[in-house]
Parts: sequence; structure tokens; C-alpha cells
Amino acid sequence: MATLLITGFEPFGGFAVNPSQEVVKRLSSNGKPAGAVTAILPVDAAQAPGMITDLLLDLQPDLCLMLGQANGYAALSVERVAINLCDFRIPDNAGMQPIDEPIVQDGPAAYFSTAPVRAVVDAIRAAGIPANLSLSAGAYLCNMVYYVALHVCATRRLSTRCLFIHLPSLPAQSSVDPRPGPTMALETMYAGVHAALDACRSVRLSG
Ligand code: PCA
Repeated sequence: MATLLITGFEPFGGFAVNPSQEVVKRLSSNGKPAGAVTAILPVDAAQAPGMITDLLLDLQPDLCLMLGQANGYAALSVERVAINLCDFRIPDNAGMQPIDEPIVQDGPAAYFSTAPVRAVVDAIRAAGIPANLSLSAGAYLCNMVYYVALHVCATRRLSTRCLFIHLPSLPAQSSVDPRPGPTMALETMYAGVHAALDACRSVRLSG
């Protein structure tokens, strides 16, 4: 039985890479924490919800840590809430662009994270890495997958704690931008994700 599921996303929005995929790749190649399973989700509203659902139901992990890119952010953004709304600013990688649509018809308006979000922010900051507690994961794929994960755990009575962290862009992604925004080095994000995992582990997750 897996204790930990960690997901990232494939690139989207014209970028060649996604920092969340790079962090997950590095976790896999550096020796994953014991019992950890990693997966890369497609930026595809028709595919991603089914994939996260299957992973959660198959693995029933203690913790599901989902990672995604938030271009323009300067800090790791620990997401407190997922809302029942798709309002895509740009089409997904399959060309779909739902506007003002619920993710789950008649589902609750929102779910709070079931992970210790404040302790996670404090732990990332204590590691010397900028982090924020965020009240909105947006209304695109990251929020969608977060909402679906929390909905599956609530309705299928899984004790899995779910947490979403948005990561800044990588320096290389901004080097082609005529008006570059904030970026963060991969090693820094990677260390921040480890601090987040440690924080989740140190508050008892199962039971
Ligand atoms: N970021 C997007 C979707 C995939 C990703 O990495 C988001 O913030 O919704």
C-alpha cells in the first residue's frame, strides 16, 4: 500500500517544461521516499480527473501531494481551498476551454485542504524558501484536480490528506520572456517540496 502519492503536470500554455514535472522527475531519480508513487497528469480536463480518481482509489495513500506551475509567482503557494468551478483562461492541451462550469454537478461549492497547510508554509519558510498560504488555486486544471481529489476522498471515505502546492516558473522559462517575471531555481523548489512532505509527516497522517 502506498503511503504517498505525488503528482505533477505536463507542460501547458506554450511552455516547453513544467516545474512540477521537473520536481517529480527529480524525486523519482533521486530515490523516492519509501512507499511513494509519482505520476504526471495531462493538462486535459477530459483525462486528468479520471486519472487522479483512479490513482487515489487504487493506492489509498496517506497523503496526496499535487504540484503545478503558477507563472508569475515568487513563492511556493500552498493552496488552502479548491472550488467547484472551471473557468479556463486558456484552452487546455486538448483545446477545451470550459467557462463558468462546475467540476462536479451539484457538488459542494468548495473543499478545504485536508493537510496541515499552515504547518507546511511554516516548514517551507523555516527551510529558507519563500512560501505563501493561498486562498485560490485558480479555476484551471490545478484547481480541478485538487477539487476532484478532495471530492473523491470525501465521498469515498478515504482518509488520504490532500494538498496542492503551486510552484513558480523556472529561470529558463523566463529567459525567453521580453518582460520576465519572478522565477525560482529547481533545487530550491525541490527543497521546499521536501520541507512540505516532512511537515505533513510530522503531524500524524493516518487514522
Ligand atoms: N498549472 C496549471 C495547470 C497545470 C499547471 O501546472 C494551473 O495552475 O491550473
